[in-house]
Amino acid sequence: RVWQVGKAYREIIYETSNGIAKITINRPDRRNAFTPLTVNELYDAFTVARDDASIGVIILTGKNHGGRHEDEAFCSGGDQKIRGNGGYVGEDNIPRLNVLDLQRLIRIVPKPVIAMVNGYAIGGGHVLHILCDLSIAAETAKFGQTGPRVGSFDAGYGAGYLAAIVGQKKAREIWYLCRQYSAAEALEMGLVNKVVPFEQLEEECCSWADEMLALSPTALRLMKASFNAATDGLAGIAQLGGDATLLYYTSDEAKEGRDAFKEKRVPDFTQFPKFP
Ligand code: 2NE
Repeated sequence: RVWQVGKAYREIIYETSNGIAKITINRPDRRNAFTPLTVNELYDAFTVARDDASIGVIILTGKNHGGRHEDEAFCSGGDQKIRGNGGYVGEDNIPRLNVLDLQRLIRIVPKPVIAMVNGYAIGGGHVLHILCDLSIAAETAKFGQTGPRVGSFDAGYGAGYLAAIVGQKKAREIWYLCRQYSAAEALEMGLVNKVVPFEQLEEECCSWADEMLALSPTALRLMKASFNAATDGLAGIAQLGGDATLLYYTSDEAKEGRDAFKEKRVPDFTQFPKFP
């Protein structure tokens, strides 16, 4: 697969190829732990992919170190070496938990997001893969939360949505014991969609992406919003409602309201059918 390098960043890589955007966290020396800058760049890259009408699927992954497959990482969560009081401290010296904004963006970006889990998905990195629509993992990948060991926790998607995926008992086990789970165990508990040999990971993810790219983007968008509506409360309903508004705006009926306002006349909605 040939990738075109897109917008330049410092701690991530943005590439595209035939309708796919691949976003790679590029801090392999720290197992792809994220800083406020990493998160800001990820947020920007997801926005670039969202706004690019030629992009239909987004892949999120971590940069490989190039050593043993077992040592590679998808993301090891927040960079503990720059954790200050009240959050992670970047170049501006402001402590941030901006990964929570990124979680929300991954959730609402109206295109399927695939987590290409090339290795450790730990802590806040594990939550990022949870939030992706689909997860495909290398056989050597490992999964787990560490919050209660390192003095942190994720009470939002990392708890409630994890429980929606694997069930309450398993989710509590994952958080209360801080164990690591193999890719095979992750598959068994429904945490990932497929496990493949490390060398085949990107090919497999691109193949799944290509299958989705052949389908109706609007139907996929509305399915994503529908799944979110069932789990995300009023925010999820608002997303589905926003998509309904988008479709309504393209109708002659909605345009009649807009045009009547601009033309300073009373709108004529009698011409439109009232479907059963
Ligand atoms: C990921 C894991 C299990 C890998 O273990 P191993 O043995 O393969 O590698 P090692 O030697 O631990 O790590 C390699 C280098 O990467 C650094 C390490 O410190 C080490 O560098 P040196 O010290 O030798 O120079 N590194 C790895 N993870 C890092 C991290 N997260 N921050 C800074 N440096 C890191 C193992 O490394 C591990 O358990 N890492 C920590 C995972 C963790 O606890 N993450 C934070 C969870 S809390 C969170 O992410 C969070 C949240 O809960 C709520 C909101 C926002 C964030």
